Amino acid sequence: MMHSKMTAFMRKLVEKYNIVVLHSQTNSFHSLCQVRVQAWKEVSGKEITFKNIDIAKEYDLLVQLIKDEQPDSIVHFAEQRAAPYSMKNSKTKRYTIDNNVSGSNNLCCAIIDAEVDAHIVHLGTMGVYGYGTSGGEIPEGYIDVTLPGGREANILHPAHPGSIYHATKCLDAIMWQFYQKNDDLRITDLHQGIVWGTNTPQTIKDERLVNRFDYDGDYGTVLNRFLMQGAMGVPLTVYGTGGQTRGFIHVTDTAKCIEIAVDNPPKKGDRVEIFNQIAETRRVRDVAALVADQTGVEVNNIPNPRQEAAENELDVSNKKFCNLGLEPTTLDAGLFDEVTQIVKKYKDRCDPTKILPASFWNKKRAQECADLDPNSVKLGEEKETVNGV
Ligand code: USQ
Repeated sequence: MMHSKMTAFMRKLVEKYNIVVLHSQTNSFHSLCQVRVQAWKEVSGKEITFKNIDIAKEYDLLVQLIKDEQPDSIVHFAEQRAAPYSMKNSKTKRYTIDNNVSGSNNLCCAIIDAEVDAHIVHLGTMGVYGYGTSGGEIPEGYIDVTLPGGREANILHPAHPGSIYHATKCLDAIMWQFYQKNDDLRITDLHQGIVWGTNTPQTIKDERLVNRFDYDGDYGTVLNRFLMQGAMGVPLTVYGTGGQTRGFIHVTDTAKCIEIAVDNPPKKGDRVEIFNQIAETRRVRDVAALVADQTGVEVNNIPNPRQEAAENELDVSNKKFCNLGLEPTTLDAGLFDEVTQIVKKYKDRCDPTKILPASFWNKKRAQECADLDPNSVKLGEEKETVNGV
């Protein structure tokens, strides 16, 4: 599992299950995890086993671990998860493909070699569907089509990635389909929207459990970036017109959705289960207006570093999770304050030169953004929010 989105749902799951955590990251992550594992033991009395295995490279260790643990479920978060990072240069594009695609393939091979009927729960992305206006509701994974000759079929929704990162999730989806068909693996793919927020009811129990908060142009997601900028008096970095509509989900709902997916595995022989993991859709400029209203900072429309539609509609079904008990958390000023508190507490760690985008989808976008100067961003006065935080 990759560290950045892992900790919140992990603590939720270990309230119910024995968990082993895997990842594909660095030594500093290792020691950070040991601290978190210890903190969780102190607040819950429960133990998480942490094994430092790079699943994209250390195949034999992965097989042995699955044999030793005999898991019912494996939650697969072991992927490079930032679209902008994946688009920085050839090195990051190649790393993203190598790490993400090999990791997923190794996991399937290892489950087969270990002869364990473990249910894979994989974090996919809404971005597999693409963000052109489709003229209707995006269904959960599969779509009814009429093939030439009038034959009716229900197939995987066409893949339409907007970055190399999103492309790896499309490739994953095809791989899951193959391994389900060929080896009867039980797999759930979660097409998640943009996560916002920092804490869950589990992580709030101890400061050492706090999730990482990314505000920079490569790793920060849009709402968390705006909340950070708003709290620190920095004009909000809206790319282009801000007409992009995206799916959003609070980190607490992410944890809840993983729990629901683990509790509702597909049966042997069932096709890959796919859920759309979002709470709501919003337009980027509307999200910016909400934060600007709360903090009084200005909205700064800057050239878009990404090759993406300037404006799109987005209508997405999330009925499956709602029918299984998810009560979606929507964008809410009270929850904004929780993020704002974290930002203010750790403001000394903020490097304003990291706020402007530093990854450009292609040469044309890089040229259009050539006048953006990272050193021009200065932290302003801390802003109060309407709730007084
Ligand atoms: N955007 C801005 N200003 C910013 C940052 C982003 O206007 O300062 C815009 C982007 O141009 C884009 C939208 O906001 O149109 C969303 O950007 P994002 O960085 O929040 O999200 P994205 O790069 O699409 O990827 C993130 C996560 C990824 C996850 C995905 C869900 O990094 O792991 O899969 O959200 S989704 O996009 O729904 O596929």
